[in-house]
Amino acid sequence: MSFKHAFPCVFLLFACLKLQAQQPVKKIGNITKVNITGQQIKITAENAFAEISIYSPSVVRVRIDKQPLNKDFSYAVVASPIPTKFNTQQTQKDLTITTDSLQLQISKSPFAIRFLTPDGKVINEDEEGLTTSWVNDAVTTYKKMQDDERFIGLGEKVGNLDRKNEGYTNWNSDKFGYPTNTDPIYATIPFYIGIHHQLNYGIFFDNTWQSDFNFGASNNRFSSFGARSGEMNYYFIYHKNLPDIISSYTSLTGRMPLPPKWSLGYQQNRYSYYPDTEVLRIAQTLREKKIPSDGITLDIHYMDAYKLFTWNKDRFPNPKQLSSDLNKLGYKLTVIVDPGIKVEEGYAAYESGKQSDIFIKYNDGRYYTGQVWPGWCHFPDFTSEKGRQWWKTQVKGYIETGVNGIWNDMNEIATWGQKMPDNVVFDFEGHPVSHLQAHNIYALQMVKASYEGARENLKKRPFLLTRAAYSGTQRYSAIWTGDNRAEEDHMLLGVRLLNSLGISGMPFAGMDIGGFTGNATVSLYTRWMQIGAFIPYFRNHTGVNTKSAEPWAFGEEALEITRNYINLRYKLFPYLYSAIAEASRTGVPVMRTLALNNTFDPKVYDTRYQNQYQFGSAFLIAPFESTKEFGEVYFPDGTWYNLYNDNITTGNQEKILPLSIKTLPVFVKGGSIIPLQSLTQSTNEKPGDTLFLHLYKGNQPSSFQYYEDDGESFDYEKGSYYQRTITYNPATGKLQLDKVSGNYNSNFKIICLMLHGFPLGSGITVNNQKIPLQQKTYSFLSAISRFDPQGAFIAPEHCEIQQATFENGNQLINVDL
Ligand code: NBV
Repeated sequence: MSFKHAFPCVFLLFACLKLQAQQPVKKIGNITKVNITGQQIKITAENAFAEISIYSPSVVRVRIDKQPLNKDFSYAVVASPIPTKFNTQQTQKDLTITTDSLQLQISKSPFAIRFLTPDGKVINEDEEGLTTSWVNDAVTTYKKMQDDERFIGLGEKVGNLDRKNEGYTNWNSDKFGYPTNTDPIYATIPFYIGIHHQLNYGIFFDNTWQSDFNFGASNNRFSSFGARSGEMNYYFIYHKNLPDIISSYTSLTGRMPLPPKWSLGYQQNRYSYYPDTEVLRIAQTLREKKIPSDGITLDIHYMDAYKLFTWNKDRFPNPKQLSSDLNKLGYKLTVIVDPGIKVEEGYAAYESGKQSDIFIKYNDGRYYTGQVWPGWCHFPDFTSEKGRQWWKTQVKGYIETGVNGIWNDMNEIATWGQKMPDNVVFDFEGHPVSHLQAHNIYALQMVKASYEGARENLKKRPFLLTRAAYSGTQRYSAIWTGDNRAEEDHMLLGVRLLNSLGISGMPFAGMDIGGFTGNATVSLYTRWMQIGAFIPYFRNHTGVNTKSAEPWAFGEEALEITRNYINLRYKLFPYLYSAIAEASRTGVPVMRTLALNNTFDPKVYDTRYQNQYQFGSAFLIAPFESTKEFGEVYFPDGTWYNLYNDNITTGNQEKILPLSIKTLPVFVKGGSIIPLQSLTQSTNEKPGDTLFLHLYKGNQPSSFQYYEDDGESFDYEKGSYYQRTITYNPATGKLQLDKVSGNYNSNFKIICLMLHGFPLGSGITVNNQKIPLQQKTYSFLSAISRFDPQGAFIAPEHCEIQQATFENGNQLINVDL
């Protein structure tokens, strides 16, 4: 080779080296070392380090970083790995880990991960060539987009049930009156479920930085999840069905403790009811108008100039008296709290916060000051034990005043300008981090402090509500979907948001019924209240400049209809409370998108049907805009009874139904067992001693976990509950009420069995004793005859059912039908 040729070659080599050094996307590279200890596999690759932990036969954690991985901690995850048996096989090419539920294949050159079923079907795999990589500090994992793959979950995210072709960002944001296509809004739940080829899996990406999910938006190759910085840190969950995936996710991030029963009753709210006489007038009017209800909430005007932990002396001269008066009327009081503490010399919370040194600071050590309701404020550092302890002592004051609920607002953190600086530092449990890393978990830690403060001082179950959240918030608080609009599409979006929150570990959720911004039409309000009766947190709320939005503010007919549905909600309490207990026990939500139990039925993702949901195991709710005269309903697999007249529709069928604002389309699944009680005006009131057990004839065996306790204390944690499994087998005609577990005595002495869809019979046998059946006309709603032009209430129509009554007992009850 002559010098003539050598010179350009040297130049080319130099250029290549230079190019390599400037690689815009950094890859993991090939594996150079594998070390397996216990349930952990430590991997060294050319450009990164990984750690794979077997959490259980169905849950695998994957950590990857450019730096060696140190011991870390998570605000979301409360579970540790459980002892799990697995096999390891290693070749030159790859490493395979096999548990009882799944296989994990790790390719070595280059590093790539693939999850398979035990019999070798691919559940989820890194996209070849892309896998996990970095652009500067931002890390992303790319997964191969499987044929016809669908994606659901991700918590409070707008859009369709199936999130395919969409992208989302997690950055808790205050979005007043958000349009129905806004992202992000208030909460970060980085957990989703992928569905394809009769397989489903969950991925929880536990990274608190701003994160991004891509389910095929602007690309036809992959789904991906990543964050602006921090580690790639995800949990892969595989089960055969969605309820089990959700159970595993919530065993990682925790489950909702049982809320106080009153918080499941109807809550009346506005921004803001004041003065105290107005609050009492609202409470009294609810009682006079016989609108069952349990809670009243005070919004920011109860404070003195919006200063947290103060009361406006003119509007609320004696808050203790107010809460006691409300209690006498059967109401519990909830107050709003915001994190901003006004900077004002002599203001107690400000002075004591400064003294305890609990406010967040810039990196130069000076307090961060941001503007919000009270003016310029400092903000407690809820990521430090010291900050939380300080907050708890403040919350104590509310409890001593008779407050039972703490409503945590503006905790994104929201400040005027919505641009909190990056260089604000948070303690992060002794490992200081910038705002960018702490932002998404601020609310989680705030509600932790609020919950603990309320629980310690109340000594009973407090009610907590939050606007912002991160995975794990369900351990402390219910959530609502913030400042929605009084618009038809917002009502339906709200249903999807709640369904999505439900499958994302947050079963106790609600939306502002009637809409926060703007004024609802009479029909929209009516329909929204009907739906509200079938959502877990049922609160009517409206903004500061809107018209009155109490049930009586929309005319007599709207009042009659909404009362009818609130009545139904109160009659359904034994059913609802059992469903809440199930959610607390297993994580399976109360509001269930049809995808939960009909995961592989494409119809449930059809945008015409995506708003339908099940309320617990029995009810199918079909929400429609209040302006529609006809609606298309999809009946999934099973037999479905019209709630109002028992007409039967067989499943796997679409039907066009006439709609009326008087009734919300509700159907009951054949086989359902639904316990009801007599109507009460609040959860305080005793419902009488009869439990009405409705049984709908079906074709498949079914069961119901009945649950009861005192509804207010934590004694259930020590076994003070009444739980029994009720099973029905249509093949044998047997209904069985199992022996009771727990040591709480049921409120009900008598069971009245009500049979729907059964042929006329002469009687039934209860524990070998013959009991006669009576025929009865029954309706879940009462008639609203005054408003029917024909003089009789059109719908709901009554239905003929049969009933038999027998004693409730703790022992096994066998009923032969
Ligand atoms: O505290 C006032 C409101 C509250 O009613 C609402 O529910 C929150 O989402 N809050 C926001 C503050 C500002 C609203 C414009």
